[in-house]
This record gives sequence, structure tokens and C-alpha cells, in this order.
Amino acid sequence: MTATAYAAGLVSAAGYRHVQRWTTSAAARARAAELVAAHRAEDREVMRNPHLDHEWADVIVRAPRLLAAVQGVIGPDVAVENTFLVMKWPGADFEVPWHQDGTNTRLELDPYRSVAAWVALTDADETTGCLHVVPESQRAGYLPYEVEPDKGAARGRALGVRVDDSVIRVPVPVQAGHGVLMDTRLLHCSHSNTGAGARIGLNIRYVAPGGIRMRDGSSPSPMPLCGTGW
Ligand SMILES: O=C(O)CCC(=O)C(=O)O
Repeated sequence: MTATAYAAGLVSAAGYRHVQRWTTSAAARARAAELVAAHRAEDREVMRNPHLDHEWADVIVRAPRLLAAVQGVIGPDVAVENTFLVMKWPGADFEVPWHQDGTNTRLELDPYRSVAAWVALTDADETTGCLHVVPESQRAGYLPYEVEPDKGAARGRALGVRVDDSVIRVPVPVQAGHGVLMDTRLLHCSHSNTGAGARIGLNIRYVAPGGIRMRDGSSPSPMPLCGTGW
């Protein structure tokens, strides 16, 4: 593989691509309504690794169309490294800073043996706080990041990468029941929800065998979904 092809990654030249209809929009919205009913009163905004103890999340990470798209990128052996549910309540100040999904204080994902998915349970557009991405930013590799100060602690201590205002970024609206796959090096962020209803999405980090490098030398513990390589 040439250096240019290596830098471009596996997902697409732009570093992201849409996944159509991992479930029906009606089914996604029904799940979102249940989450709103369960968590609106307490203003809960995030849930870490819901696939480990919530059946609805386990069902999503295994959704056949989503899994097929993931296998098309990283091959037949697929595990979940992490999931993160984000519920943006209307009017709440909740910006997710620019970051890359494949690197954090604990680990680094091999962009050739991992892919990030963001799946929509509600419609996500520019008003409600959809993802914004910097197309082709995966080519620059993993960048230095800063851990956000305490404000974000309850939301999972977001990692921020500085992105110059001159850098071209695009919104990625996604309808409920659809999603987007991203190179784990792709820079993305999301703004607050200024719409009328909740905006709910699940971020999933999928890996193939050998895709996780722990920074402290410990053994990773991904949850295998399919394939024989585990
Ligand atoms: O749901 C969002 O607005 C962003 C989530 C995200 O980028 C992440 O969890 O890595």
C-alpha cells in the first residue's frame, strides 16, 4: 500500500460514510422515546458502555446492517471496544469538542483494525446538534489532545483537539435509524441542541483482533460479536 493510500484509511477518501437504515426510523424513535422517559427528569446526558448492561444497546451494536457495514471496513472478526450514549436535551449547553475516537488517555486504536460508528436514535441536524467532521482529517493521523477541564467530568471528560477556524468542516445530518462510519482518526465534534426535541445518538467503537493498544501495557477486553479470530 502506498503512503497516500495508508493515510486515507479504510472508510472512504473523506474518512466517513453513511450507513443506511440499521433499523427503521420508527423503531429508532421509539427507543429514543423510552430513553427520554427514563432519563429526562434527571437530566442525564451520557451513558458509558450501555452495551454491557442494556439489552437495547446490545441489540444496536449487533444490528445486521450496521455490522455488515463494519465488516466491510475491518473484516469478519468484529468486537466492541466501547459505546457511549449522548442525549442532548433541547436548550442545554452541551458541546462535544473536536476529537478523534481512536485515541485517549487509556489506549490507541489501530485505524486499520478499528472503525467508529455513530448511530442516530432521533433525527440529528444542524439545529439539534448533529456531528460536524473535518473531511480527510484522518490523513494527519492522531493529533495531540487536551483533556477538557472539570466541566465535562459528568459527561466523560471530553478530549479536545484544537482546530483552526480556517479548516473546512461539514455538518453530517443523520435521520433516526441511520448512521455514519468514521475512520478512528477523523476529527469530529457536535454543537448544542437548539431544537425542540431531544437529540440522541450512540457512538460505537468497533475493533478487529489486535486493534487496541493499551497505553499502560494492560490487556484490552473488547466484547467479541462475530468471527473466529478471537
Ligand atoms: O453524540 C455526539 O454528539 C458526539 C459523540 C461523539 O463524538 C463520541 O462519543 O465520540
